[in-house]
Order: sequence, then structure tokens, then C-alpha cells
Amino acid sequence: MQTGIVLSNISDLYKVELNNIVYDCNARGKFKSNDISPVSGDIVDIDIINDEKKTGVITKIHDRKNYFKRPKMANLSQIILVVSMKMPKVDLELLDKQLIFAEYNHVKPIICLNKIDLENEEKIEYISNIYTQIGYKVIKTNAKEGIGVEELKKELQNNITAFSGNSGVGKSTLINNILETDITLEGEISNKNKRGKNTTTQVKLYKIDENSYVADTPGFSTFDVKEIDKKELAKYFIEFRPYLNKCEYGDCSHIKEEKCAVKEAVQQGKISKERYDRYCKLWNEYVSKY
Ligand SMILES: Nc1nc2c(ncn2[C@@H]2O[C@H](COP(=O)(O)OP(=O)(O)OP(=O)(O)O)[C@@H](O)[C@H]2O)c(=O)[nH]1
Ligand SMILES: [Mg+2]
Ligand SMILES: [Zn+2]
Repeated sequence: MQTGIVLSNISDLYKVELNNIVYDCNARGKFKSNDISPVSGDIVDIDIINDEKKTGVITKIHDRKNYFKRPKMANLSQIILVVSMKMPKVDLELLDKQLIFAEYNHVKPIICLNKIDLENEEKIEYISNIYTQIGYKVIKTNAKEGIGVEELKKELQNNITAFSGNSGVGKSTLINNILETDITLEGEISNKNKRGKNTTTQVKLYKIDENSYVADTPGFSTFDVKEIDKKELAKYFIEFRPYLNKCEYGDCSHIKEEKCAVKEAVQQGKISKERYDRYCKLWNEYVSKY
């Protein structure tokens, strides 16, 4: 018996890495009957069946630090939220949703503003400042030219890191740069989309060095903020937190109430008006649910 990590899974085949060797594994039937099956990022015990052919069978899944359903992944320690400055156009609503998702799941988010070659510096700084002032790490990259990639790489040490963001923002290109290989050629799990571009369809983990892995994913974009209790939403806007217990009403929604500490902080410029507006928009989306 040996212990490795699941890199990828397609139907019944699991790629499990241990000591830098990748084994093709099946999972014992018992997992299915227990309604649990291995996913990328899982630490697993395997029995090696054939050392030459590098085949094995997964016998045990270790306890997970966390688990994500869409895409299926376990043991994530951080998420790089990739935002394209242009083509596709910058989507801060999606960024804020993903920040909520990360905070909710206690996974450290790092913001990556990519395609900085396509936007002027002023605009990039403006967006960057909104998020650095809150306390988030923001890294600016041009994945095509490899600019900013070293800074990004430093953050990946001793972590299992997923890259998330809309299709086309540059996740695979960034990972190519980090690995210094072309993952598409290496058998990235992708399909050509309607426009003939490669688009990632499955999670796959890549080893960058001992204890450091990056996951290319189709993005956590299907995440539904409504899974979070409406009353809890405000606390996932982390810069609101110092004000939340200072509102007049204990159950303040920070929308219509008169004496609201969050709204006062917005007026005083302590909370970004943009972020607050996006909070209101998200909050109002709940209305349609009930
Ligand atoms: N100009 C410019 N183009 C970039 C940059 N990063 C990526 N691109 C281009 O953007 C396109 C999409 O990049 P991908 O890396 O495939 O995007 P992705 O996020 O992996 O997309 P999906 O797999 O569909 O989710 C490619 O044509 C890249 O060459 C950048 O920093 N600047
Ligand atoms: Mg991709
Ligand atoms: Zn309030």
C-alpha cells in the first residue's frame, strides 16, 4: 500500500501520482456503494497492481480538508481568481461572487488581473486598488508574454491551487507559463468550442514541485450565491465586517435601513461604492428566489 494524490478522473480511470510517477488506477467498488468516489486533489491509498504498466487500485480516500461539487475537487488550499481586463471584458460582478465563494469555503483567494496588455494602466490600477485596499492580494499578468508569472508562481508553493474564472480569461495560458510546457499538447482535458478554440472541460492537477499542485478547471462559474443564507451575505464582503454589529437594527440588511453603519462607511468612502452596489444587486437577486 502506498499513498498518492488523484490528478484527474475520466469515467472509471483515475490518474494517481506518487513519487513523481503517475499510475492508472481504478477505484474499489465499495466507494460507489458508499456514495463517495475519488476526485482530483484527493489523497488516496493505492495498491500497485503492475509496476511496469503503472497500474493500481485505489483502496482508501483520506479525510478531505474540503470538497467542491462543481467542478469536483478536494483539498483545495487557495483559488486564483482570474479576471480578464479585456476580451472577454472585465467582469467584477463575477469576481465578487467568486470572492464570496472563496470566503464561504475558507479557501484563500488571490486575484489575478490578466491581459493587462489590452487595457490602460489607469483602469488596471483603479480595479487593483479596490481589492488591495480590502486586503486581497492582486497580481497583474500578461500570460501571453509571461509578465507577472514569477510573482504568481511564488504564491503556489506548498499549496493545491485552482485557477478559476470565465472561459477565455487565460487560465490555461497562465498554467502553461507556470509549467513551462503546453498543457494542451500534454493532453489537457479540453474540447474545441464553437469558435474552434480549446476550452478546458475537466479538472486536472499538475505538479509544479514537491507539495505544490495547480488545477486547471472549467471554472467555478456555476456557483450559485443563493446557496448562502441571505442574512449571511454581507459578512462575505470582508470589508463590511467591522461595521456589521454597529447598525441600528440587529437584522439590518444594509439596503433600506436608515441608521446603517455599512451605508455610513460607504458615504465616508471607507467602503467602495462599487462593491456596495454589487452587494445590493446580489442581495436583490434573492428576491426572485422566493
Ligand atoms: N493579449 C492577451 N491574450 C491572452 C492573455 N492570456 C491569454 N490570452 C489569450 O486568450 C485566449 C484564451 O486563453 P485560455 O488560456 O485558453 O483561456 P481559459 O481561461 O483557459 O479558457 P477556458 O479553458 O475556455 O476556460 C487565448 O487565445 C490566449 O492566447 C494575455 O495576457 N494577453
Ligand atoms: Mg482553459
Ligand atoms: Zn446595516
